[in-house]
This record gives sequence, C-alpha cells and structure tokens, in this order.
Amino acid sequence: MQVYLDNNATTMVAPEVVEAMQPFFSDLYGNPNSLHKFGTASHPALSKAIDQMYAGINASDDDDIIFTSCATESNNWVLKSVWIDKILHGEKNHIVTSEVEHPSVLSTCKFLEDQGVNVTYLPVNEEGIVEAQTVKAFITDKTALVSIMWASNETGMIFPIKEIGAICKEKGVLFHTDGVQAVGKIPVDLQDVHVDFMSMSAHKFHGPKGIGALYIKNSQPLSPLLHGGEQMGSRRSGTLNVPYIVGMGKAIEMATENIQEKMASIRAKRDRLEDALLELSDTFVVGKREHRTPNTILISIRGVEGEGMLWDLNNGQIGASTGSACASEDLEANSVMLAIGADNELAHTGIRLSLSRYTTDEEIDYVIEKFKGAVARLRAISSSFAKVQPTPGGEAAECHIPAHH
Ligand code: C6P
Repeated sequence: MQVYLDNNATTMVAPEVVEAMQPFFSDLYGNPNSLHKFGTASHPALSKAIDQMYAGINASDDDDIIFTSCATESNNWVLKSVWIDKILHGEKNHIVTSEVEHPSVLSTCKFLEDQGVNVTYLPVNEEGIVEAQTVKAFITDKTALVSIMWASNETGMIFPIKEIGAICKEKGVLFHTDGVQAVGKIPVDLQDVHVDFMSMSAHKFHGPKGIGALYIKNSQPLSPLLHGGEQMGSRRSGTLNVPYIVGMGKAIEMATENIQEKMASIRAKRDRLEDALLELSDTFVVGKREHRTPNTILISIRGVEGEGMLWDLNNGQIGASTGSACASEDLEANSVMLAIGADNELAHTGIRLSLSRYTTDEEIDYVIEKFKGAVARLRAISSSFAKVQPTPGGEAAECHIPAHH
C-alpha cells in the first residue's frame, strides 16, 4: 500500500478534471483571442469554467475573477500592485500581514520593505491564528492593505476572516486574503464575507498545477503585474491556458458540490487518525480540531526529529511533510510552531498530515500502524528523548504547547 498524506502541498488531479481538459490540448487548441472558428471553439468551455469559479466562491457579477499562473502570482500581484497604486502613487506607506503567511506573501513583503514600505507582521495566538482585534490595533491611517490568509497550509487553522474583513471595511483599508487552503476545503462565500482580493490555486483542490486565480471585488482597479496583450480585459496579459482554466472550473465545481458531506467524511478520517496518534506519549497537535480545515493535522512528537520521521514514513510508502513543501529543503524548524511559542527543539518535530476526499479508511489504518512503529523506533535511538524522561502515562494535547522540559 502507498498513502499520500501531503494534500496541502498538492493534490491528485481528479479523473473527471483530466477528462474535461483533454479536448483542449490537441483538438480544440485554437487561441481563444483569435477570431476564426479554431479560436472561438473554446469560448463555451471558457464561459462555463468562469461560471463554475463564480459559483464556487459565490462571487457576484460585479466582481472579477482573473486567471493567473498560480497563487504565488496572485499574491505577488496584489501586494506589488497595491504598493504601486496606493504607496508609490498615493499617500499610504504601510502593509499589515501575519508572521505565518505563505512564503509567497512573506517574501514579497520583505521585497517591499527593501523598497521602503513599512510592513507589520502580526503575531499569532497559541493556536497559530491572528485575532481580529490584533489586526484592528495595528491599522493606522497610513495602512494601504491588510493581507491575512484564510486558512493555514501548515496547521489548517481557519482565521477569523469575516471579522477581519468587517474591520478593514469599517476602516476603509483594502483586504486581501490568501484563500489557497480554504477554497474547496471549507465553504467560502464572498457574499457573506468582505474581501477585496482573494488568491486561489487549482492544484490544492484536485485541479492541475500551474493555474491560479485572483478574485477582485467590484472589479476595482489594480495595476496589472503582467503587461502585454488585452487578455482578461488587460488585467492579466498572456494567452489563456484554456485546458487548465477548464480544469480549474471543473475542479472547483466538484470540490464545492455537497461540501458539507465531503467535509464530514474527511473530518471523520482525520479525527480517527489524530485520536490514534495522540495516544502516543508526549505528543501534541497545533490548534483545536473544530477550528481547523477538516483535512489537516500538524503533530509534534517530542524526541522525534521531523526529517527522520518523514524518512521512516517514506520508507513505509507514506508521503507526509514537515510543513510547507516550498520550505522543506532548508531543514529549518517549523516557522508556525516557532511563532506560537514552541522551543526550537520541539519546532523541529512537526509533521504535517493532510488528507483528501480520496483518502480511505484502510489507508488511515495503515498510517496509524506505520506511524506508531516509526515513533517507537526513532525514540529508541533519540538522544534528546533519552534525556527527557517522558511523563508517566505521557502528555498528549491538542492546542497546547507543553512546557519546555
Ligand atoms: N503551499 C505547501 O506545501 P501556488 O503553488 O503558487 O499555486 O500556491 C502557493 C501557496 C500560496 N498560499 C498558500 C497558503 C499555500 O499553501 C501555497 C502552496 C504548498 O504548503 C506548497 S509551498
């Protein structure tokens, strides 16, 4: 058996999505901006995909949804263009974000700091989220933009986006949310929540890699990041990636249809896995499970180095991660665990397990067995665990950083 539990890094493309994309590679391959029939042949499928996107996040007809190459592009676009529009050519000089954003937000903010922008990186609480009142406290009359993720890729924690959106609206500050780990996993209703810009990525909800989108409320102005032709109303130039757009539309439709049932089924498997792993002594999971996306666990096992654990799991045909895939080569401690106050040693033990709607009960049984075996093996050879005498009966906790021994 092999089990893929790294669905926050990327997901399998759903077979129905592959099927929907197929005709647009070698059959209906015209450029949709060409006037001949080869070009116009893809228009119905493009319109359908756009409709599926609007329905998937409950956007209104007045809003824009612009396709991009990935969420990294969408995040860069918002941050850099708000800088150009409101800071270089405006009166503002401040951006508010959090310490736990994805690198595509944090690195862009560092770049903007180098350009002279004042950036505030908000701290998180012990569950790893930014509280709405913290956002409120740091907004000034110089703030151009607040950028806070909807759900964390590392912990699955869901941020209070509705409250933060209301605060930004009240204060007249633009609000961007990185919706990558929320869309397709939990209900995202942009009629209910005030958001000016939201980034999305198809490969997180069983669509293809290399296609993302940016939602823009009321089609409001935002300088383009890519200048060129007149595609997407000149908002984002570049020939439309028809098969991938069609795939993203199909994928969001499938992910959001009966989402409550899908969530309940994934959550039941996730909770069973989590309960079993928390039977191990000296383990803890970041964030209360009812505050998380239903598919994610960030678990820490004292005395078990994350990389060693990944190696053992990999040998057991299980794919997991120590955190964000794009930061996994640097062997640094998990940054979200550090942000919530874990000590350096503990922050090196984080393992992210992320399920999908394709994860089966048999796979969960298999992972429980292999995981427990790996922990026993690694603890037996762990010098740091030998030094720490585990409490009799162990300490297992959700959302609580055990005191440093
Ligand atoms: N996170 C992870 O392992 P792209 O691939 O550019 O479409 O998406 C980037 C991105 C942006 N925001 C969030 C919250 C994300 O989780 C990701 C991708 C992966 O956590 C790969 S680093």
